[in-house]
Amino acid sequence: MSLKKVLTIAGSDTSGGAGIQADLKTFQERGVYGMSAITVIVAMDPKNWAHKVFPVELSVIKEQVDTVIKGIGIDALKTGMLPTVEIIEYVGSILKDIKKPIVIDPVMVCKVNSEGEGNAENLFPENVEAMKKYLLPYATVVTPNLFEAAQLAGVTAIKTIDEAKKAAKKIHELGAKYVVIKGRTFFAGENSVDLLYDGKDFEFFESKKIDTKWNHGAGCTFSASITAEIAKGETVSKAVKTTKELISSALKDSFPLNNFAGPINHKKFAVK
Ligand code: PXL
Repeated sequence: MSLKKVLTIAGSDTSGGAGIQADLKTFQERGVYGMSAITVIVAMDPKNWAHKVFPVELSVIKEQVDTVIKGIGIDALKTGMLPTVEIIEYVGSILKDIKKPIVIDPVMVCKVNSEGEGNAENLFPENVEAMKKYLLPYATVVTPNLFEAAQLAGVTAIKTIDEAKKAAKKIHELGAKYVVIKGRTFFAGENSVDLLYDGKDFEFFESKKIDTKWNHGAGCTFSASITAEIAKGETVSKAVKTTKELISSALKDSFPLNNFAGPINHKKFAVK
């Protein structure tokens, strides 16, 4: 059997729950062959879990990307944390020649825990502008959370589903074919709500809110699972539906690693 081949261009999360590690675990569980190009290494201060971010030299990122794109070939690609404008611009330059589905996870911050949408230590406004200019025009799918969606749409905050719909339209205008906004648990009500906009219609994906503070890596895993499903030939809508169900199940089975972080359980992504 030949497996679909999928590349993630993203950062290494030393703690294993997010970033490249989440992507590769998810690819494995979803039955695709995962490959990686590491853009940045993230380590944590053992005392308070403050994130330390070490960008990889551009020439080293290029060597990794060439290995996979020129030396192997892919069926789909996703991006994760891209720490500098230079790296974002380079990644954009390779995306424009790729004729396969591209999923952009516009990672802007690392969450330390689930209290809020993350701290701002990795957020640089110039990176947001670079993502809009160099990445979104080539995105088959872009998967912002509410904070990232607000940044990309140029609004201060998104608090309601109506505001999320407006933001999705703005992000679509930047070139992304499908916009998936992860409302997750942040809208009022019983349900976790994500929305998909294809330039014409909105589709809503709802599941019961799950009360856990151990949700590290949920965003990376979400975009990785969508990438895997599209690589296997699923529609974007079906890929989001499947992924949302699997995220719920993986959140129910999430667990603490220490006092600061706990990942969702990637085993729940196993193909049945
Ligand atoms: O969850 C965002 C994220 C993405 N990529 C890397 C990370 C994190 C958060 O810790 O470390 C490499």
